[in-house]
Amino acid sequence: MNSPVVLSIAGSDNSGGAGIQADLKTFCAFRCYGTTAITCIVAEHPGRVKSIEPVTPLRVQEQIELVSEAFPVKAFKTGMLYSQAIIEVVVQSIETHLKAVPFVLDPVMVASSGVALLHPQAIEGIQKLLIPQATLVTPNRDEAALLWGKPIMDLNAMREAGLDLTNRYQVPFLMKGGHLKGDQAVDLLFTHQGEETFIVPRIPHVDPHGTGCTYSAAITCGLAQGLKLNEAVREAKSYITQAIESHFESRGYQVLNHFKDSISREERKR
Ligand code: PXL
Repeated sequence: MNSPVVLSIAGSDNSGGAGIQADLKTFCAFRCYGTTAITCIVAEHPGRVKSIEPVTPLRVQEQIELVSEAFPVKAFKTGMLYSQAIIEVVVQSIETHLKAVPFVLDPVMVASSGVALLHPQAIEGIQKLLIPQATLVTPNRDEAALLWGKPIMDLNAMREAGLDLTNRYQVPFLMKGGHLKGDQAVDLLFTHQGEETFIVPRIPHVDPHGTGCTYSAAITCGLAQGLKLNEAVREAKSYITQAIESHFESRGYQVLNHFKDSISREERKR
């Protein structure tokens, strides 16, 4: 196996910008071999979620089992998990098949369109069962506020929340400030070694869905390729920034461009 194998345990976004589809595109862009365990089928587009069909917990467990049977998974991520029952089988499967494998936990709770992607009662399952297993947790502003228990209105509050959460769980947190105000997009990484800041200029009026999925998938690839946590975050931040900058527009919706540097037809013919 020449490419590092990565696994995404997440929901399917048929519109291709978020969820499993965003993860697989990102895995390709990073030249990793992507595998999946689908937790839910979501019928949606960037502006609307129409319906959510959860996969039975047993099927989620089987997908993780079979991927692990055939492949040496080098890193994995979780995205939309939806229910307490799915969280519980994912935790068991990690214990059985993915122990000590780097794990990026994107605590997906609400779609950009405002629809809940996690049962409110299941937040506790994420906090108690899953976060303690993670190599990195990557909440956005709203997810961080729910985990922390207080609203986050500015960078100072984000820093305070990041310190508290990292202390509480003894696990690194990447606090993403993309949804804060200001002309810079600032993310703060908290580890037991301290704090590191990642800053890029904000790209005004562009907010495609799937940025969180794509960012965490890119970090997962960096870890699978043996990068240190802060290096993986730095490279992933650069990738997500380019995917936002070079976004596409379709009927008023913005979508990420996961392949800004993909090869042209001329190159393919050589
Ligand atoms: O961006 C969060 C997200 C994650 N996973 C799935 C989604 C979405 C947003 O729509 O559909 C499957």
